[in-house]
Amino acid sequence: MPHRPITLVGAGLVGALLATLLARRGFDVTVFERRPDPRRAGFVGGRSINLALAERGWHGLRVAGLEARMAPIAVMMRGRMVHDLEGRTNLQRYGRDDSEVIWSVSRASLNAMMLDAAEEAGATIHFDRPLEGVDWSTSTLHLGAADGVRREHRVDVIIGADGAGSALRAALATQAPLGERFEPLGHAYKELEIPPLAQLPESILDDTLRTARERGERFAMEPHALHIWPRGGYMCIALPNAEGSFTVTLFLPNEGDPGFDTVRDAAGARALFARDFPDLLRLVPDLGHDFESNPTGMLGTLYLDRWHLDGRAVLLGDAAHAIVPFHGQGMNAGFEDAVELAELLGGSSGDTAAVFAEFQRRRKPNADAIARMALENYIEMRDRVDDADYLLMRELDRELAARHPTRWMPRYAMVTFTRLPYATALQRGEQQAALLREAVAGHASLATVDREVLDTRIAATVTELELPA
Ligand code: FAD
Ligand code: E1W
Repeated sequence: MPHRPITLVGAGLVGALLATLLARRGFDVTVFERRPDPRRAGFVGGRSINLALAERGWHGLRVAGLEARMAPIAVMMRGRMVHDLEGRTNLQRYGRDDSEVIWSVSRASLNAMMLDAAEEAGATIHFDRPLEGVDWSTSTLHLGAADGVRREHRVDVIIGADGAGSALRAALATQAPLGERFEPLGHAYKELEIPPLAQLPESILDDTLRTARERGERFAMEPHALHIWPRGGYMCIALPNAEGSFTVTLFLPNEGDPGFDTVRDAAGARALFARDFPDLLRLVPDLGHDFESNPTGMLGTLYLDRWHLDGRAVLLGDAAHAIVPFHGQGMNAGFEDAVELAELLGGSSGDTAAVFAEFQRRRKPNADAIARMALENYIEMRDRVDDADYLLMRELDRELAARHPTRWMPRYAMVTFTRLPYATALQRGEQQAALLREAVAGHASLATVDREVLDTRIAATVTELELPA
């Protein structure tokens, strides 16, 4: 039996990957995307926004045959470079060696490459076509357009990859209760830019930067790291872009001091940076302009009890489970969704109600797990990085991973460097954390911790890791 035609809403990262995977499996795929074609309208000259790509994300690209296209433009990040108030830095490696790293990729390049791939695979993408509503009685999509003319499109199966503000989700909610809950974080973000070293104004260069520039270096800071300026209730991070710039993200509470309600304009932003991020102030020459012209992004976690309407429609990616960005896993998780859904659809005889139910059954526990770990990582990064017990636990965590490589893996590594289900990473991580807490309790250093007792406990209670091939 030929596959049923599939309509996708949203040609973002997840929608474009799913379109590629389904078209390659022989589905007739049509995609409607609200925005203009970014390959034509051009992000050139616009802001460069980047993302951390980890193993789960690479796997999605690999399945779609896109790994080799992306690899040359991805920048390796070996660890987090922590910047203290005095401007001192400390590189904390993410993994054991350069096989355990993450990668900074440009959202625009990734999106453009995936749109090319989807079209090459045979998918048809219509840009400037926002979904405005669905007439479920006739299975008709109502689409807007830049020319103001509304269009209708008859559908069979419809898939929503239209992001956190999903219009398809709103349309589903008119037919069945989805159990939708959005939990705002109470913090928001603003993106800023550190230009390539060659473009920094002469006046801000110190001796180190001037020498680096004379040597022809492209980056104003170490390129192979994710930079973090943790400051308690708020922080900045920066990820490198291949052309030599960094995209900085300031995370602040919505309200408070500092908060987006008190830091409101260029002067406020400069005062905040002069006090709390003085080394960054120098490197962001357009701070005032960036702060005032870039939008403030909201953060929170979206939970749904139900991702699908029988066999007619299903949601994936941020449309089904938007999370806070502090583990750098939103896109990675969405790519896992796309791979899973494409496999289920490709292997089915057309009973989409069964496929969608199975998709939700497999993915929802994992989406819930990464949502929780992303929130926990925020608290950990803000509050715990300089806590003595925490540092002892981290040290012992690494030691145990080295001594028991088949049983013990730090949670960050399970999430970032493997494709173990997120729910498994959460559950094993909790078990490990309990053992660590118990082991370091009352100890000022690891020297006094009884390794023999600990090793016996681990052998008796922690099962062997079963890593996906
Ligand atoms: P989106 O990327 O939002 O794409 C949705 C698409 O649907 C868009 O193209 C949009 O135009 C289109 N659309 C919307 N409405 C309609 C409509 N009505 N009709 C038609 N089309 C529509 N993830 C990581 O893995 N690593 C990171 O380092 C990382 N960093 C992040 C940093 C920040 C500050 C934030 C906010 C998020 C970060 N994420 C990261 C998460 C990541 O951005 C998302 O998880 C990912 O973009 C989700 O992809 P998506 O395709 O589901 O949704
Ligand atoms: C990663 C936006 C973003 C993306 C990320 C990460 C963080 C903090 C943020 C988590 C992390 C890669 N992280 N934790 N410690 N260092 N990095 O690993 O993607 Cl805010």
